[in-house]
Amino acid sequence: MPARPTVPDWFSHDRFGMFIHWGLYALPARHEWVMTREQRELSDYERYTEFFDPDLYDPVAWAKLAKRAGMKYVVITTKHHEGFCLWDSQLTDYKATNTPAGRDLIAPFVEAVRGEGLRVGFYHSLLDWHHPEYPIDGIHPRRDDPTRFEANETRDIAKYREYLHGQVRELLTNYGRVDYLFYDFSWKGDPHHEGNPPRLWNAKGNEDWGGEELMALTRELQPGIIVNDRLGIPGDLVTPEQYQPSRPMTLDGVEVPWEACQTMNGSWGYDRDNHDFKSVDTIVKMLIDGVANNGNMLLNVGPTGRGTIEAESQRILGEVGAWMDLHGRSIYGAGPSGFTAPVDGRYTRRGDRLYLHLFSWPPQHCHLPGLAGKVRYAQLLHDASEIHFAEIPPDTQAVNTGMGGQPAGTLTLTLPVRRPDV
Ligand code: JFZ
Repeated sequence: MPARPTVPDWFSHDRFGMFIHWGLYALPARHEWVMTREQRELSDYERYTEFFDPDLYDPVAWAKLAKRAGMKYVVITTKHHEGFCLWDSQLTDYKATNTPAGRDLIAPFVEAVRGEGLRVGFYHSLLDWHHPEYPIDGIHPRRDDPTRFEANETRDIAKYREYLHGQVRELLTNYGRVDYLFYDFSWKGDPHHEGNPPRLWNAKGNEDWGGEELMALTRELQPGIIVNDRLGIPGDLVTPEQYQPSRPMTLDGVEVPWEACQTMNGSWGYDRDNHDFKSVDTIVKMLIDGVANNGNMLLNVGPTGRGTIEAESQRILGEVGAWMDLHGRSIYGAGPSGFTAPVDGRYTRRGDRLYLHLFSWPPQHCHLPGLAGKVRYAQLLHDASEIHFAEIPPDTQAVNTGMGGQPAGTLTLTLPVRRPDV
């Protein structure tokens, strides 16, 4: 296999992207796994195609919202595990074209995202609960009915593999430049299931998907594309799932780009009755924490069946964007600093600029061990107002230095007592 190419610079520079989970599951509006969770009959679930009518679909509005939030790339589900395709695939009838939507929904999406100057990413499910040759794993459709699994004996994964590769070929041929491919997924076991042994929910991996071949096809059709790590073989980055690593991530002992994907309310697909949204504050902290550990964040929205993004998600993204307007300099092109931040703070660094993010506001003085002699000037980021500081030179011997007993080498900032409201 050819050596892994280095990841294009834009990815780690840009840091913040939008994830979009959209499919038939927007209609039941209770999580994108509803087909499995509720053990729905295929024929019953398929009926949603009759009612999929996103009359308010406006990908330009989605792209503008992403841009407003300070996001630099957008990754959409071309197909999720349910198997329904948002584009006009020639390899299946189970697609947006054959619903009241009546058209390919990916083409205008790509155009809109590019039009806002953002990068285009496709999420593509390896699992497919609809394809007739896809052998069923675990709990779908019904664990309590063994006859359901007899169907597997006549199913031929090789035929599904051909379909999978054919669809990827369509997606990477017909929509111009694609910057990122997020395949999903090859982990075995069920992280949602509490108890032992874990229920099997996907027993497939690299061998089933033809991972190497698919990876090669992906790169051949889109040179320079970034491919994630969920094919069951290493990709260009690692993709922790709703989990914030607290240190830079490594693969075979070497630091590797990473991107945490995060929901706003715990569901990827639109979940009408779930209003358990993360606060803007939490989301901003996750983003900062990621950058401090050299990672990206892919933050999800789940549009409704009419093609709109619910008000709460829009409000949150708008407020994150307002923060990014003033603080984006500490995020884009920034990474770990090499310094140890004070408790409840994070450093990010870009070139010779060090950014201190305080997750709680100290009473006037903020002590920064190890920074004495290293700082030429200090200011608040949002308004460029000067911050005075004092230092205890690193070679100071005296124990009582008059600065609250701080160790030698400490730099102490004098902050406004009232935390600026930004
Ligand atoms: C997968 C999907 O199943 C989910 O619906 C969503 O699209 C998400 C982005 O990706 O979710 C996973 C996959 C693997 C694990 C957890 C969630 N895992 O093994 O920890």
